[in-house]
Formats: sequence, C-alpha cells, structure tokens
Amino acid sequence: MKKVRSGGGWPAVAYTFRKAQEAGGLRKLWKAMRSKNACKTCALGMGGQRGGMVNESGHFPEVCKKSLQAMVADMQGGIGPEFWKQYTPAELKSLTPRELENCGRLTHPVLFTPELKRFQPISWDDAYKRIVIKLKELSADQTFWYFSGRSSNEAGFLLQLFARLYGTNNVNNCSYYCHQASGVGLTSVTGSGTATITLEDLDHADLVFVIGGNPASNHPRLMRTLMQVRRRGGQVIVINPLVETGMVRFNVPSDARSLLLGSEIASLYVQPHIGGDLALLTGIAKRLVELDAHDSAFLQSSCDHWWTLKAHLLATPWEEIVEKSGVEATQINEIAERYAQAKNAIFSWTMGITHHAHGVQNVQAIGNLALMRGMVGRPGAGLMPIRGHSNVQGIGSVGVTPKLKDAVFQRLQNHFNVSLPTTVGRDTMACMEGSASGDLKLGFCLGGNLYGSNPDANYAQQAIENLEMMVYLNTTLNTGHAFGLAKETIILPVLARDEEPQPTTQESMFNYVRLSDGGPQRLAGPKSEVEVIATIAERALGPTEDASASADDAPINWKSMQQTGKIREAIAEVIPGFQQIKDIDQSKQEFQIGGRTFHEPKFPTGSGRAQLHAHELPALRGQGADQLRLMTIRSEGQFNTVVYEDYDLYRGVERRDVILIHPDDIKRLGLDPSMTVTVRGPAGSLGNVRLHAFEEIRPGNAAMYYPEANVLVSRQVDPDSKTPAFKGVVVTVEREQLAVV
Ligand SMILES: Nc1nc2c(c(=O)[nH]1)N[C@H]1C(S)=C(S)[C@@H](COP(=O)(O)OP(=O)(O)OC[C@H]3O[C@@H](n4cnc5c(=O)[nH]c(N)nc54)[C@H](O)[C@@H]3O)O[C@H]1N2
Ligand SMILES: Nc1nc2c(c(=O)[nH]1)N[C@H]1C(S)=C(S)[C@@H](COP(=O)(O)OP(=O)(O)OC[C@H]3O[C@@H](n4cnc5c(=O)[nH]c(N)nc54)[C@H](O)[C@@H]3O)O[C@H]1N2
Ligand SMILES: [Mo]
Repeated sequence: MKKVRSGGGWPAVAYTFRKAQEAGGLRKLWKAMRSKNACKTCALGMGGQRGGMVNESGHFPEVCKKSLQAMVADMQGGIGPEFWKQYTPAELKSLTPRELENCGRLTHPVLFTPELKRFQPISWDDAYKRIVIKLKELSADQTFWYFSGRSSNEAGFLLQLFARLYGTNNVNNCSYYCHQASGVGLTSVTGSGTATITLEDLDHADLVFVIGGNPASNHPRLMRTLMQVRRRGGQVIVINPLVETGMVRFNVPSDARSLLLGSEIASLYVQPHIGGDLALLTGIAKRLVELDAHDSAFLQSSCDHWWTLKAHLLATPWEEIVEKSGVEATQINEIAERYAQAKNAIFSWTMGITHHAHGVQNVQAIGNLALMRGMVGRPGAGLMPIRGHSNVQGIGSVGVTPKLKDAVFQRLQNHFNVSLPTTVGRDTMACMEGSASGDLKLGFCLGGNLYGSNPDANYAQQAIENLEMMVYLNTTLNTGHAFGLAKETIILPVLARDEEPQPTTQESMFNYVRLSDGGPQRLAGPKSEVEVIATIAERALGPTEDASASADDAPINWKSMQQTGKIREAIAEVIPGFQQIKDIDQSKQEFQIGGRTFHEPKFPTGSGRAQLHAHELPALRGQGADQLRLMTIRSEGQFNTVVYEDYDLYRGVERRDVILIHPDDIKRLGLDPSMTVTVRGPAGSLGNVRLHAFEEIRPGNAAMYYPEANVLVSRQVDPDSKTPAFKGVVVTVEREQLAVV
C-alpha cells in the first residue's frame, strides 16, 4: 500500500462520498450530520444546538471521518431474528470486529445460555424479568456496573444512582482504561480533574505541545487549530516515538488553502523511547532551571513544593535523563529553549502518556513543566488532556466513579432522602479480578466492549465466562458479544443519541455541556437507555405489586425518571457547576461548567496553590538483546474495538495482523521480512504476525493494533490510576515459517 505523504486532504473528502453512498445518499447523510445532536465520536465536541458540524466557537464546517463512520454505522439496517438462527457464538467468534460491526443494528433483546447453545430473541418483558430475578437473588456487592463514554449524562446519572441504591459502589467507566491518569494527575496538581482551558484559549497559544497522541487520526478536528497556531507564527512540538504522517503534514479539509497545499504541523518532532516521557519531561524542566527560564515569582506565589522539585531536578544526572528518555541533551535543550521563548503554551496529551505504569507521574511531570513558566492559571495557556469518547467526561462528572466526591455524595443523599453505600467500590480491573475469583456474579454494561478493551484477553474472557449473568446495552455487535459470555448473557438493543425520543446532554473535554435534541427512531426495536434503566430500577427497587405501599412512598419514583428532564433536575441539584442544566431543554443555553477553567492562579487545592511533584525516573524497560518495547495503538480506520477498515491510511499499513518494527530491529533480531513471527508478551503470545518494516518508529520500539494485541498485554496497572500499561509492553519476536503470499 502506498503511503500518503500528508494527513486529511482529498482522500478524506472522497471518503465522505463513499460513506454517503453507504448511508443511502449524500442528502440523507448530510441531514443526519446537521441534526442538533452532539457528535458521537471524540470529546473535542461539536454539534448540539448550533447544529451538527459546528464547534463551541461557532466554526462551521467541522468534519471528520470518524463522525461520518459512527453516523453511517448507526444508519445501518437491523439484525433480524433469523440472524440468531444462523450465527452461533462460535461463528460470531470467527467474525472480525469489522464484520461484527457490519452485521447491522441490534433490534431484539437476545438471551444466550450454554444450554441454548445460541442467542435467542426474547421479549423485553422476559429480559427485564430475568435481570430483576438475578438482582434480587444476589447481594449488591456481587454485581458491577461498567459504563462506556457514549451514553448521555442522563443515562449515566440514572444508572449509577440505581446501582448505589441497589447497594453497591462497584460503578466505573472506560476512563479507567483511558484518561484516569489524567484525572488523578490533574486533581493532584490543580485540584480539578479536567482541562484547565476552553477551546478559545487555544486561539491565543503560540506553543502547543502534543505528547503521546495522534490527533491527526484520533481527533482530526484539532488539526485545524494546530494549523492555525503555525499560521500565527507559533510552534507545535510533537513528542512521540513514532513519526505520525498527519502530525508532520496535514491537509485540513475545511480550509481551502490547506486542502490544496497542505499545512506543516510539527515545528519540532521529538522521538523518545516508549515510556521515556517522564525522563524527557524531567530533562526539559532541569534545562529550564539551568537556563534560568523558570518563573520564580509564580512558583513561589502560586505553587507548593518548588524547592523540593528544584533540588530534585538539579540532583538528577543528565546521563540518566538521556539514557532513560532516549533523547539527546542537545534536543532537550532545543525544546527547553523554544518553550522558554513562548508567551502562551498549552500542553496536550493522550494515551502515550496515560497508558503506562507511571501514567499519573507522567501527567504530574507535564503539570510541573507548565507551572514552571506560569502557564496554568491565566488565559491562553494551560493543560489539556485530549479526551476519548464523546461523553466520557460527562459520565465521570455525573457520578460514574466508584467513589463519589464528598459534596456529590451528601447532596445525592439529601436530594433523594436516601442513604448511599459507603463501601469502597471497585475500579474496572478490580471488577475483572472479582469476576475471575468468583466474588462477582453479575456484570451490567451500559455500552462499550468490556471484553475487547481489556488487557490479557484470555483472562478477560475467562473472568466474564465465570459470571452468572452479563447484561449488555449496545447499539451494534462487537467482540464482547462473542467472547464475553457469562452463564446467562442478555443483550439489550438501545437507541443512539440522535434517535432518542427526548433531549439528552453531553459534556466536551473543554467542560462544555451540549444539548442533543434526539430524533426519529431509525429502526423498530431498540429502546432509549433511560427507559431501559428506569424500568429495571422500578422492577428491582420499586414497590412490589402486592405491597400496600404506593409508588409515592418509595424514595424515588423510577417511572418519572424515564423523563430526561426529571433526571436533569436532579443533576442540577447534585453535581457542582451543573445548575444551568435544569432547564436547558427550554433555554437551549449550552454552557461552560463553572469552577473548572483556570484563568486566575487560584486553585481548589487545600492551600489554594498548585502542586508540584518530584519523581524518581522509572527504568527504561525492554532493553534485553532480544526484546522490544511495544505500544498497542489505534489505526486510522477504527474507533476503539470497532474496526471500520482494515487498512491504516496515514501509516500506509494494509492489514491489522502486523507488527510495525524498525528495519534496524528486523536485522538486530535476525528476522526475515518474508516470514511470519510469533510475538510473545507477558500475558500470552500471538502467532502468524507479519513484519511491517517501518522507518518511522524509533528503533527498539514496536507497535501493534489494539484490540487484537490485547492477548499480549499484562494486567499490570498504574497503582495510582489503576490504568493498564497498554503502551508499556515488553515483547520478544520469533520467526515462524514462510508466509503464504
Ligand atoms: N479514529 C479514532 N479516533 C479516536 C479513537 C479511535 O479508536 N479511533 N478513540 C478515541 C479514544 S477513546 C481515545 S482515548 C483517543 C486516543 O487517541 P490517541 O491517544 O492518539 O490514540 P492511540 O492509538 O492510543 O495512540 C497513542 C499515540 O501515542 C504514541 N505513543 C505510544 N507510546 C508512547 C509513549 O510512551 N510516549 C509517547 N510520547 N507517545 C507514545 C503512539 O505513537 C500514538 O501516536 O482517541 C479517540 N478518538
Ligand atoms: N491494548 C489496548 N487496549 C485498550 C486501549 C489501547 O490503546 N490499547 N485503549 C483503551 C481505551 S482509551 C478505551 S476508551 C477503551 C474502550 O473501551 P469501550 O468504550 O468499552 O469500547 P468501545 O470499543 O468504544 O465500545 C464500542 C461499542 O459501544 C457501543 N455503542 C456505541 N454507541 C452507543 C450508544 O450510544 N449507547 C450504547 N449503549 N452503546 C453504544 C457499540 O455497540 C460498540 O460496539 O479501550 C481501552 N483498551
Ligand atoms: Mo479512550
């Protein structure tokens, strides 16, 4: 496959037309894309009341391939009852993630038990009954509740409320496998777990760091912003072991000049080793001190622990920094000098930073660097984790975490006049371990693909198989429905947000809350998420039919909670900064959540000052003669465990069963490019893998595609965020036989 020399551009435009055909014509797709609903893909956020493809600054058109893919997938036909006669779970297992997604939209509740041998369509009533019987049979702490980040604030709030009143805090979301290290890290730095800036602040930056991320593929709409930084004469410094084509050059489709001529993105591209960021960030900080380019006045007036950090930086030897980061001192100096000259710097990062056993420390080190030049607590500068799922941040805000913030806990109890459990809830990995050990017996997943997103895929499969019941609320089929089967598995089909009968809300990574109008149901069968949750809650916790108590005596009238407006009333009362959500469906006023953007150097920490952190540098792993450091990453053609295309356009890779490896390593390891290899990792091995000679990756490091590579990844998590080290996998590679060409 010929590698493209730039990201975006005409291929992206041509793709739009191809996708339009699949969706039944450009007009139909256009109408769907312009409807007043928040975009379904990443958390950069667009759409809502200003109409689809508009960002919060009002810019139009904002387009990306991902949003088209997600929309077209939801516009597919339905899976009919005959499908389930045809496909047994064994046959579903043989389908690729792409084939599973292309089976169509889920339309019937289905039940699987090993005795039935296949999924069988059942009525909604039957499905509810089975779930409720099981919930009544079990004790609450034998259950767990996993949420992906696509569902609305209303569905998220309602389900966590139900789980807690049922009696458990085993409530968590995909963030534990994603940006949890950012949330934990940022909270320890500023007292707040999200971005410190708004979208508008980006318009004033003259330096943007992009660390451990590939927004050209994964957040394409950020590319316009990066292009504008360069046009203003600003700089973009990319830190990534892999040279991502789209981060070097990108043709922004919504900008005529850029579309035709292309735009240079990175002004400096730095390639550390995988896991070398903490050493590199420490090196830049040390150099800033040596250059006397730090802001002593700010550090003393607005930060705690400066003297400890300074002493630590001065005591850390350059040899150690260079060895552990893989970056030469001259290049570290170059970065520090450019940063020293910046007036407004913004630090952005994604999974290359969080998917490590020292993910939180990485985030804290980014915080140090920003604070050292007073880049947090004023307009135009700050910290920006680039979030994943379109509403993952909202799901977290409305209480989908094992432990509620103290204020939320109190207000929730007061608002509903209930008492909530105070047990320590389980994070996502702890839920997998509890399932494997038999402590947990029922899982309930609001969206997502818990099996597919887990490290150590074999273990994840066994853990879920060990459960007595698994309930999935999904829009389409995924590998979890083939491999993640409990003794009784129920899949409930739900509506996508632009098909909801009532308005819902979502929160972007800039803490901006959008209102989605919903829209007509595309297919008969799926139900609204809130309707499903409220019905189960009512049947499980509401007054029983023969009891004398009326619905009014129950602390919560679950039936009324089928109204999203009613749920928003509660969110407005309970979640700090969300007061305006109460009448958003009337006012149509989308809003910025209060108390999270820092344009003044005052922080909600104990001392009111930002916190600096000093860390020992972790050893650079995978240095053995036969070893490689492996990152497991996304291709351009997938959204998480959902694969839309097997090829990876910008990296020029045609298939997914490959390991991207530098030609020097192919030689060093005595491999033959015409042979397939077995890759061995800490959790397992994967055979029949093809070598893809890849000049763009730093030698000593390699890349494979997630979720397929998850059989290799160990369950080791960052102790502070409980996030697996999806990018810090040490592997060996062995020759197999000649590949069949
Ligand atoms: N097209 C598309 N868009 C998406 C998604 C998708 O699957 N597909 N998923 C969404 C979600 S949930 C998320 S969380 C985001 C993910 O967005 P990203 O974080 O951009 O996605 P990853 O593929 O995990 O890629 C991580 C990047 O980090 C680099 N990297 C790996 N290890 C290291 C390291 O140790 N240090 C440094 N500095 N860099 C490293 C890799 O080379 C790669 O460029 O995207 C969101 N948007
Ligand atoms: N090795 C490795 N593993 C990883 C990662 C990695 O980089 N490497 N990345 C991690 C990251 S960042 C993340 S976020 C997780 C992803 O973990 P998840 O969020 O659990 O997984 P997704 O693949 O995004 O879930 C896709 C499914 O969501 C369902 N869906 C889509 N829209 C809706 C909706 O509106 N409502 C409902 N109810 N369902 C819907 C569809 O059925 C679809 O099959 O994976 C993690 N795992
Ligand atoms: Mo994510």
